[in-house]
Amino acid sequence: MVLAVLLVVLVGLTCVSCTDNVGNSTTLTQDQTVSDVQNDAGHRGRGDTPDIEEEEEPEPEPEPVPEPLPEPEPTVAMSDLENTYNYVLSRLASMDQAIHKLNVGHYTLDVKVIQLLERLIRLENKVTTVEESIEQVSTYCKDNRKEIGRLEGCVKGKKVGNKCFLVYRIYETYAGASQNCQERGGRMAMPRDRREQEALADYVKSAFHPGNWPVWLGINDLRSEGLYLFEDTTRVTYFQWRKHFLSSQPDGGKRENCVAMSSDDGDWWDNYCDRRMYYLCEFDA
Ligand SMILES: [Ca+2]
Repeated sequence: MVLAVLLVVLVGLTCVSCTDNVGNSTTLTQDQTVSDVQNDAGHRGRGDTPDIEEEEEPEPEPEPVPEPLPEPEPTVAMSDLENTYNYVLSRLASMDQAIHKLNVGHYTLDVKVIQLLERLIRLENKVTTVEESIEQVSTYCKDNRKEIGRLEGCVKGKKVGNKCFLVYRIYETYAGASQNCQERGGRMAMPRDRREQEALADYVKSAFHPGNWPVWLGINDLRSEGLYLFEDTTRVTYFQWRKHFLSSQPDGGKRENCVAMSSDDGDWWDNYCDRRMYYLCEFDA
C-alpha cells in the first residue's frame, strides 16, 4: 500500500515536470520565431520588399464561369402576348360559331331550294296542262269561228250553188284578206264560171249601191306574170277583165298582180297587192 502511494506521487511529479517542459518548450519556440523575424528584419533594410515572390504560389484554379441565367421576360410583353393569344382564341371561337351558322343556313337553303324545285316541277306540270287546255280551247275557238263564219256567210251573204259569198267592209291587203277568210272558215271568193261571176257581181253591186268600191277576189298572177291562179292554185279559166277603150285590164304588168272586182259593173282590175280595200270570202254552203 505504501508502495502504491509512492508510485502515484512519483507519477504526479513526473507529469508536472513534463508540463513545465512543454510550456517552456512552446514559449521557447515562440521566442525563437520572434527572434528569427527580428533577426531577419535586422538583416533587411527598411523598405526592402519581402521575399515573397520567391515562394511559388499555386496557380489559381480558373473559377467556373457561371451559366448566364435566362433573363426574365418583361412582364408587360408577356401580358401583351397573352392578350393577343386570348384575342386570337376568341376570334377563332367567333369564326367557328359563324361557320356553324353558315352551315346551318346552307343546309336550310338547300332544303328550301329542293322544296322550290319540287314546287317548280309541279308548277311546270300544271303549266303544261294549262297550255294543253288553252291549245284545245284555241282549236275549239278556231273551229267555232270557222263554223260561225260559214253560217254567217250563208245567212248574211249570197248563196250561189254549193257556196256562199260574203263581202267584208274591212280594209285589208290581198294577203290580209286571204288570211281573214281562212280564219273565218272560208277562202277568198273564186268565181269559176259565168254563172258564179254574174251572181257575185249582182251581190256586190247591191251591197255597195249606189257607190262603186273595188273588192278583192281570190285571183292573182304572183307566181308567174300573166298566169292567173285562184287562191287554191287552180288556173282561172273564165275572166271578166274590164274592157274599155280608155283602160283595158290587166295593165299593171309585174307591178299589179292581184285582182279586184268593181262593185258597179263586176269587172276585174289588176291592182297592187298591198293596196287596202274591202274583200269577198266564200264558204261551203
Ligand atoms: Ca301582173
